[in-house]
Amino acid sequence: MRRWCDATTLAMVVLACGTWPTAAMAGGQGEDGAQQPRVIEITASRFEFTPSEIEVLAGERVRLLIRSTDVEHGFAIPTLGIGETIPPGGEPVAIDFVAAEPGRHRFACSVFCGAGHDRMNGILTIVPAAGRGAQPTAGPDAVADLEIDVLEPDFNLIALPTTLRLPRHKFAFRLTHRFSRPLGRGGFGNLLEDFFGFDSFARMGLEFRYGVLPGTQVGIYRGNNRNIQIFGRQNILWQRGPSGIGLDVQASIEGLNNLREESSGSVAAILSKRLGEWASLYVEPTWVGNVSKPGRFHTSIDDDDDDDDDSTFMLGLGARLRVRPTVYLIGEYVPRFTGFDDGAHHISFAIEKRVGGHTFQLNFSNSLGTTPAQIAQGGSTDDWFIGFNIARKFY
Ligand SMILES: [Cu+2]
Repeated sequence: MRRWCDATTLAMVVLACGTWPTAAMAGGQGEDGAQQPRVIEITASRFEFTPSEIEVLAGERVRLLIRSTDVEHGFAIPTLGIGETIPPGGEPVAIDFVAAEPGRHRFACSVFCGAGHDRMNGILTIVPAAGRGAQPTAGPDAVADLEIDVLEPDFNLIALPTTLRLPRHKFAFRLTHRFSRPLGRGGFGNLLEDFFGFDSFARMGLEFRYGVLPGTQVGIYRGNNRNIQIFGRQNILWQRGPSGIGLDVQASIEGLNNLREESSGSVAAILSKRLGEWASLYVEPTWVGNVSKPGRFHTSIDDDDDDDDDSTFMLGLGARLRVRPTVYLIGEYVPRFTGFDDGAHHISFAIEKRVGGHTFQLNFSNSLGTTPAQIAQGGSTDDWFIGFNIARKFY
């Protein structure tokens, strides 16, 4: 009878999932009546887990038996708080847990094991017990939002926003620095003495953003020129969907003297497109009001310039190229079509290193601008500035 039960359970699960992996399973009742864990054997070898797709039922006790066929690996399911090291030599490591949270849980190798380490991952799906056989659809949800997206690892390119979603009730932090010393001034010896401008006064900004709802984030960004920007962003199309196209809308308001002075509003559509495994492109039509406020930011604006060209339409163009698994080259160009047209159009280049979900970026720009109103004020026609961004996610 027990044998029959097990066979039926197995058959039902196989029918239900269709893609049941070659895993050894032992379910059912033990001698003492307690449920025995479902045992799933997984091998780790450079650079894959076999099987890489696992499905269990919510409420089930699960034992993963993981062994390495070559070097040391790691096995981590961040969303379940699981992380173990898998030693070389084939000795299995047992990980026991109760499958509590229905959904798709990404697992990945957590010990660097070579060039393909970044793609050594898989999915553990916990199917709600009531909806056995109902495949949870892939899409933007709490679980997917927690995963690192290697093509869109951050909420910004250099100054322009991206379409990366912030998980609900999580927050992220960003620090921007733009050194005010023009790189071309006074010859190279002079520049070296000033350590590429790092000695100079820096325009700094601190940003916090928070996920209010899935796909909805709000944030505040304050510069040390006492400019405060408050923004909200709503995701409409998920870039990691089948089309590879992302769409967000962002509205923001910013003002000097901690928002006490006349403020400037902006509305932007952020359109993004993934290209294979190596690039993400951006087109961002943006309207910014009340741009020519003197002292807001740009050196080229005279104090008596506060009159016309206040309403500006610009097109943010950007690209992030993944040149190494965790290294990116980024470019931004923001031509303005109507309104404020002093100076050159904003141009920036950057090289960025990703460590997990965190990024460090060294950038070069013809402006010190990091907010919509600052970008709308354009850049210098002959000076370049160095700067950096640091972004940190708290999830
Ligand atoms: Cu690895």
